Amino acid sequence: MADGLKVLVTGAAGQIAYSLLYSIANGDVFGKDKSITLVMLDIAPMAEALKGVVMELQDCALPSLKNVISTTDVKEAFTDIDFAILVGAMPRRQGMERKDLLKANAKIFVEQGQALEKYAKKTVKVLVVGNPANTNCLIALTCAPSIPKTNFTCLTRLDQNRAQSQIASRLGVSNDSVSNMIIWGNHSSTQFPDAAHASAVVGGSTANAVEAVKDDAWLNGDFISTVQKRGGAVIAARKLSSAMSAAKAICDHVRDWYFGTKGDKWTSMGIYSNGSHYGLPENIVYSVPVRIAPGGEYTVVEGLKISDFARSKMDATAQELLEERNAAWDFLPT
Ligand code: NAX
Repeated sequence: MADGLKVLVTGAAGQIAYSLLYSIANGDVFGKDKSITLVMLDIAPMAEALKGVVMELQDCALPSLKNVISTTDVKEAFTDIDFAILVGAMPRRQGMERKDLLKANAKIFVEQGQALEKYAKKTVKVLVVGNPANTNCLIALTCAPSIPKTNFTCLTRLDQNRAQSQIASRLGVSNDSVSNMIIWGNHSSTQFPDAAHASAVVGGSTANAVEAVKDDAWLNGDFISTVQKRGGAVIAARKLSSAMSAAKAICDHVRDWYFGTKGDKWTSMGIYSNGSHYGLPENIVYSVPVRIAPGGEYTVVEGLKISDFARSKMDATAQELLEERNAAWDFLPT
C-alpha cells in the first residue's frame, strides 16, 4: 500500500460527517491504495457519540483504514495532518442574530487557523465546509500565515452539483452529460450559478448548455433561484440540512483537488482572491472555476466572456462577501 495520509474531519459526530467518514476510510476519495489515518475532532459534549462512530468505522473492517483517532483536543487533532476537512461549526439557533453566528464561528475558525499554523504540515490542504464557509475559510487562512493561501478552499461543489443536476434533468440527460458548470461567489443565496459556459451531451453531440436548453427566461430565473435556495428547500422538507449530498460534494471536491481535474474539464471552488481574476475584490474567498493539476496546484480558468447580467450577479455576491468579512473582522485577534 502507498504511503499513508493523515486526514482530519472536524464536526465528526455531526450528520455530514456520518455520511462522509465511510467514503474517506473506504478509499473513495484518495484511492484504495492509500492507507488513511482518520482523525476525528468534535467538542467535549460529543465525545461519547464520537466513540460510537469509531466503533462503527472499526466494524466496517476497511482495508485502507490504518488508524482512527477521535479527540476533543485541538492540538492532537491538527498535528502533522495532510488534509483538514473543517465541517464542524456552530449552527444558527432560534433567536440568534447573524452577527452572533458570525462571532461564534469566527472564534472556531480563529482557533483552528492558529492550530493549522502551529501543528499541521506546511503542505496541509484545507477545505472549509462549516458556514459561513467562505468567510470561515478567510479567517482560517488569515490565522495561518505560514501556510500558502492557495492551500485553503471552501466548498461550493454542492451548489455546482445541484446546478448540474438541474440542467441534466431539464435536458433529460444523465448527470455526467453536463460539465463545466460554474458557481461564482459566496456559498449563500447570493451565489451565481452560471450555465453560460457549461456543456451538455445531448443525442450524442456536445453543445453549449444554454443553446441546448433554449430557455433564457428559465436559465436567468428559476434555474438560478432553485440552486440558490436548494439548501433551504431541503431543510423545509427534511427538517435537517443537506448531509448525504454535502458529503458526496466534499468527496468530489477533495478527490479533484488530490488527483486533478480531467482534460479540459473544470470545477468550482472557493479560493482566496488576490484581486487578479475577473475584476474581483482582493482578500475574500470567492468561488471561481479552476483546473487542477495532479497533486493539487490549481489555475483559475481565464478568459471567459462575462455578460452584463453575469457581471451584476458576480458583483452582488462579492459585495456580500466584503460585508461578511468586515463584520467578522471585528472578532479577529489583533
Ligand atoms: P451538525 O450540527 O450535524 O454537526 C456539526 C458538528 O460540529 C457537531 O457534532 C458539533 O458538535 C461540531 N462542532 C461544533 N463546534 C465544533 C468545533 N469547534 N470543533 C469541532 N467540532 C465542532 O451539522 P452538519 O449538518 O454536519 O453541518 C456542518 C456544517 O456544514 C454547518 O455549518 C452547515 O451549515 C455546513 N454546510 C455547508 C455546506 C457547504 O456547501 N459549504 C453544505 C452543507 C452544510 O449546510
